[in-house]
Amino acid sequence: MSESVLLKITGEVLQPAEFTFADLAEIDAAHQLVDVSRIDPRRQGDAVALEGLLSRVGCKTSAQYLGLHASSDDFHASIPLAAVRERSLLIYRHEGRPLSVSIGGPVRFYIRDSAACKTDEIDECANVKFVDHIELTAERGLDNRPDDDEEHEALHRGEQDA
Ligand SMILES: Nc1nc2c(c(=O)[nH]1)N[C@H]1C(S)=C(S)[C@@H](COP(=O)(O)O)O[C@H]1N2
Ligand SMILES: [Mo]
Repeated sequence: MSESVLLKITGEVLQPAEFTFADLAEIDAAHQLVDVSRIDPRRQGDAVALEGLLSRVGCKTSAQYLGLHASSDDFHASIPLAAVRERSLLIYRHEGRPLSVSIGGPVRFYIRDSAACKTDEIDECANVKFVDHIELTAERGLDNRPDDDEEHEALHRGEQDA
């Protein structure tokens, strides 16, 4: 299996790190969640808790915002870390293989019990697909989630056409 880096974590951390599919799968079982459809029937695959990754890199106390970057489609969100830290997952595996792009892979961020699309700072829109870079920052960072109805509709139309 290819050992390419799927995700890197940088910013206000003690030890920046890069993760391959195998690295994600090897994170302690206590942080693994098999079959996310059990908590959300709209999602498929197996996940690892964000906390499992953060425990590897070590957050500095200055880390206040969680930046989620998807370079493949230039989509970015920046949300307060404390509010999501304990309920965030990274979905990375489906049927034993890396999550396919069609379901947001190779790595999809997922917040348990997030607000409906566009209703809050921490909403479904922050469930960033194709996330390849997590960046901890002291201040709010790059966030280009749609913020008006028209922009949002256009984004969802684009998703359907893709
Ligand atoms: N990389 C990336 N992630 C993304 C988006 C996007 O356009 N690109 N759209 C977001 C928005 S606005 C929403 S509401 C959800 C939609 O997820 P779904 O298509 O699985 O329903 O994904 C979010 N994650
Ligand atoms: Mo959204």
